Amino acid sequence: MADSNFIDYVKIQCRSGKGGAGSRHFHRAKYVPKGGPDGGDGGRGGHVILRGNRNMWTLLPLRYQRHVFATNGESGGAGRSFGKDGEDRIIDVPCGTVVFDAETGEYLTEVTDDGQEVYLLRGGRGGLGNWHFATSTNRTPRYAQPGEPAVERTVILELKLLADVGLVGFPNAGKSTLLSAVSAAKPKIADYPFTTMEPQLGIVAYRDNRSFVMADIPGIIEGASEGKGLGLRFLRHIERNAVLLFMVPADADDIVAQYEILLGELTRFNPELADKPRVLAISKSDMLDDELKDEIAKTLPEGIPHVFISAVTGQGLTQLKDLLWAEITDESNQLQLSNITHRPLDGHHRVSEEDAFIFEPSAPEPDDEDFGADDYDPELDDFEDFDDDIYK
Ligand SMILES: Nc1nc2c(ncn2[C@@H]2O[C@H](COP(=O)(O)OP(=O)(O)OP(=O)(O)O)[C@@H](O)[C@H]2O)c(=O)[nH]1
Ligand SMILES: [Mg+2]
Repeated sequence: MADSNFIDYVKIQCRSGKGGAGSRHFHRAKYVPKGGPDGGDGGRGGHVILRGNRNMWTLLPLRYQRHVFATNGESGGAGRSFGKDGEDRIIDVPCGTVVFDAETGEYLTEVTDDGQEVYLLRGGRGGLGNWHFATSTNRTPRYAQPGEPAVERTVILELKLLADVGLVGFPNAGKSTLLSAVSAAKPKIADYPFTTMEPQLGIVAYRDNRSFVMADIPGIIEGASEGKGLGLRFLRHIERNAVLLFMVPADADDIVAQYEILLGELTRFNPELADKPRVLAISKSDMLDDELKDEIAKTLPEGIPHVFISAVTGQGLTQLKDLLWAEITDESNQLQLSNITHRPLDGHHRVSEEDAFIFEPSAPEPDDEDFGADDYDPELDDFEDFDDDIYK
C-alpha cells in the first residue's frame, strides 16, 4: 500500500509567520532639527489556512509537503512606513478532511465544503512603530512594539470520503462491479477477495440530470472492527456517507447472517453507524429465478428496503437508484455534509483581524533592547543620541 496514490492520512508541521517589529526611528532631515518619532509598524506574519478543494480526492499532494511555513512580516521603517506582511500559506485539502492536533490527538476541525477556509494558525501581528507612543510628556519615545511570535503546530489531516452512498459488503460481493455499472468509474474487478484495496468514488447519474456520489470501499470481513482484513483503515470512510448500501451476493450461504455480520462490524466500529439509513441489495441476482427470489425475500429482515440486482444484466439497477435517491433526499436523513456546493474556487481570500483562528500567537515578549514606553528617561532625551539607521 506504500506506493498507493490513495493517501488518507498525513502529518504536517505548520508554522505561521512572526509579526514584524515596529520601528524606533526618528525623523532626520536638513533644517528639521527635531523631526520626532516616525518609526512605522511591522507587517503581520503570514497565516496558515486550510481550504477545501473539490478537485482533490486524496491527501497525496500533501505527502510531499510535510512542512508548511508562512513567511514573517517585515519590520516597519522610517517615515511611518509599514513593514510588508508575510505571505499566507494556503493548504488545499479534499472536502471531508478532518484535522487533529498531532500532539494531543484532539479533534480540531473539519473541512467539508469546496472553497471553505479554515483559519488554522494566525500570523503574529506586527508591532507598532514608535510614533504611536509619543505623548505630551514623552515626545521622543525610544520604544516600539516587537511583533508577535509565530505559532507552530503539527497537525494530522485525515480524509473521510464524502459520498452519498457507501457500499458495504464482504469481499467479492460485487461492489466494484456495481460501481462500474452505474457510474463511469472503472474499478478493478476480479473473482478473488480484496481486489479493491483502496476506496473508489463514482458519480451515479440519476434522472433529470441529478446525480449522487457512490463510494466503493474494500470488502469487510468478520473482525474488521478489530482490524482484520483491510478493516479499520477504511471503515472510517463509511462514517461520512449519508446512506449505506449493504450488498450480499445471491449465492451466499446465509444472506441474513452475512448482513448481520456486516452490520455488527460497523456498529462495533462506531455505534452511530447503526442510525444511518440502510438499503440491502442482493447482488448477482442473475443467478436466481423468481421462485428463489420470493423465498429469499421472505427471510430478509424487516424495516430495511431490499432490492434484487445484477450488475451484469442490469436487473434491478433502476429500482436500486430510486431507493437510494429516496433515502438520500429524505429530509430526516439529510446530512449537510452530502450537499457540497459546487462553486468555483476563488484564488484570493481575505482574513480580517476579527476572524477566529484555531491557534493564536501569544502576546509579544519585549526583548531586552527595547525600552518600555514607561521607561522614559529624560536624560536620554537628546536627539544626538538617537541611533539613526537610515541617514548614516
Ligand atoms: N453473475 C454475476 N457475477 C457478478 C456480478 N457482479 C459481480 N460479479 C462477479 O463477482 C466477482 C467479484 O466482483 P467484484 O465487483 O470485484 O467484487 P467486490 O465486492 O468489489 O470485491 P472486493 O473488491 O474483492 O471486495 C467478479 O468475478 C464479478 O465478475 C453479477 O451481478 N452477476
Ligand atoms: Mg472491489
